[in-house]
Amino acid sequence: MDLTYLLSALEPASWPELSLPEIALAGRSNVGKSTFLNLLAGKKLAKVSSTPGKTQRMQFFQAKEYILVDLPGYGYAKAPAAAQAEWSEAVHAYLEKRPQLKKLLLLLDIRRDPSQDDLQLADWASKNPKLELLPVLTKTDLVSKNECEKREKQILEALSPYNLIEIPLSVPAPRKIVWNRVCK
Ligand SMILES: Nc1nc2c(ncn2[C@@H]2O[C@H](COP(=O)(O)OP(=O)(O)OP(=O)(O)O)[C@@H](O)[C@H]2O)c(=O)[nH]1
Ligand SMILES: [Mg+2]
Repeated sequence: MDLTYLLSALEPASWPELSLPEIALAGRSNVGKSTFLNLLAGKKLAKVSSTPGKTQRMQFFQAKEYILVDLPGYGYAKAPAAAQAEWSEAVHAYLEKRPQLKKLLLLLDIRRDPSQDDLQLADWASKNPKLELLPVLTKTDLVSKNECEKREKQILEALSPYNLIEIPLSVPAPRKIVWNRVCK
């Protein structure tokens, strides 16, 4: 996928003024959002770190017909409270006030049950008829195939009250990343 870095921002005044549709990557801190974006790009564009809280601003990347947005993660208790409040306010503003936002990829660690924050986000997204919600399961290389399939069912079950869009695997993903419901 031909992706280029556009800008990073928090405040709405700094968001890009393009009218292209936007696809945002959301999820807990450390779940693998930036890694997934790099996988889609086929190169290292977004910063990845084993320390949670790496992405502290919204990172906008441009493809030909849309913009991908790497969001700061939530649920990282060790981040300073003031910084957390700032990211969380910016992400809420983005989710609520961005008409260009058309798809929300919710990244979930295959080993963990969806958190309250994950479920809250899925619930919010399911109430917005103009927004498609797509789950992406990460870190599947860290569990066995059986465990992967079992966990996948459990996670999708937990998300079943929300309107998930299921799409077939169409990106050449390595084993470690699952694009919607595929355990290999
Ligand atoms: N084994 C394995 N490690 C992964 C996978 N995805 C991400 N990681 C690792 O998990 C850590 C966090 O990855 P990031 O992509 O930085 O996570 P993030 O969701 O962008 O985190 P924040 O920016 O803090 O919100 C890094 O050490 C990655 O190498 C995966 O599918 N498998
Ligand atoms: Mg990140």
